[in-house]
Amino acid sequence: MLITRYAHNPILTKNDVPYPVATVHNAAVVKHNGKYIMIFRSHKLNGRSILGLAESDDGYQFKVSSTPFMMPATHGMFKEYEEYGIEDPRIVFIEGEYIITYSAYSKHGVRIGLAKTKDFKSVERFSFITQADYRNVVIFPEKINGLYVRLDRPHSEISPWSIWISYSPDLKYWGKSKLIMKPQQYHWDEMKIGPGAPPIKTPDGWLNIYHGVFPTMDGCVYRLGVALHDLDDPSKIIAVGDEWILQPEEVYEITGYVHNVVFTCGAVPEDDGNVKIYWGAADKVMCVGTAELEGLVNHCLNNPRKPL
Ligand code: M1P
Repeated sequence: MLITRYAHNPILTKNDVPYPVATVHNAAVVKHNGKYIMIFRSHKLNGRSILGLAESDDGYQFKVSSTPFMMPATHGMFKEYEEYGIEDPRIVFIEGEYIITYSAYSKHGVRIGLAKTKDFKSVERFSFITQADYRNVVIFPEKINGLYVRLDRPHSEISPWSIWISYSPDLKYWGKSKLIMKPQQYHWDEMKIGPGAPPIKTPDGWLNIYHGVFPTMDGCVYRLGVALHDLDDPSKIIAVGDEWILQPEEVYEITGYVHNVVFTCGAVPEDDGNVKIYWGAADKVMCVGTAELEGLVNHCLNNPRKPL
């Protein structure tokens, strides 16, 4: 088994939140000043999502702040595109600040907002970085060849939902886009794939923990897999692990708000070579597990499938 589930999962539920919410899931997690900061998604009781903040000393026991971290914008250019809620944050520390990407929902579809913070006390919206319909944008934690780099997942009905790469000189304007990885037919990720946690640098390449979706007669099953990207040219995929690394198995992953879902938005590499992977289970609660980074890299290298 590549991922060892924490024995006391779930680590965060709606009962830990001091304001009314129906769910706690799909959270980004980073280390800041020696603490683990989690920015999690919650459905409010009207079905629209907001982002909350929780803090931990050990990465397992989190305490939620008394007020939400980000609510849909109420003024300015962001208001129109966040009317239906904000979802699924990812965070990366780059060039001295934390960059948060999140899905912004409105009657115009879903697009990606980018916000910045230095201390998680205040947060400033910077720009929308896609038009509709995009989800799952993760930014690499360092510039590569002088440019910011991101993976994303545009919506598509013609070709299955796939992973693309884009580049930017300033985080605002993105281009040089290229499709780099597609779902594989009659495979656990055949319906759609999407970037999960921001890529993690390893000596062998950038480790991309992504989610893959398989349609069944009983609805979709969300699982996690891994791919390895070239360090200097992350548009080159070295290997995609053929088998999933995590699938819904525990009761809290099989039943919830949406059943049969494990969905990651964040992972924290530790100094001892392990990584803490955080996932939303059944779109309702937050869980964590640990894996050896080397084991995940070997999972890609030892039994790869084609990226395209
Ligand atoms: O309900 C499972 C997931 O469905 C969507 O994921 P995707 O990016 O694959 O379309 C999102 O609504 C996600 O938040 C949710 O966990």
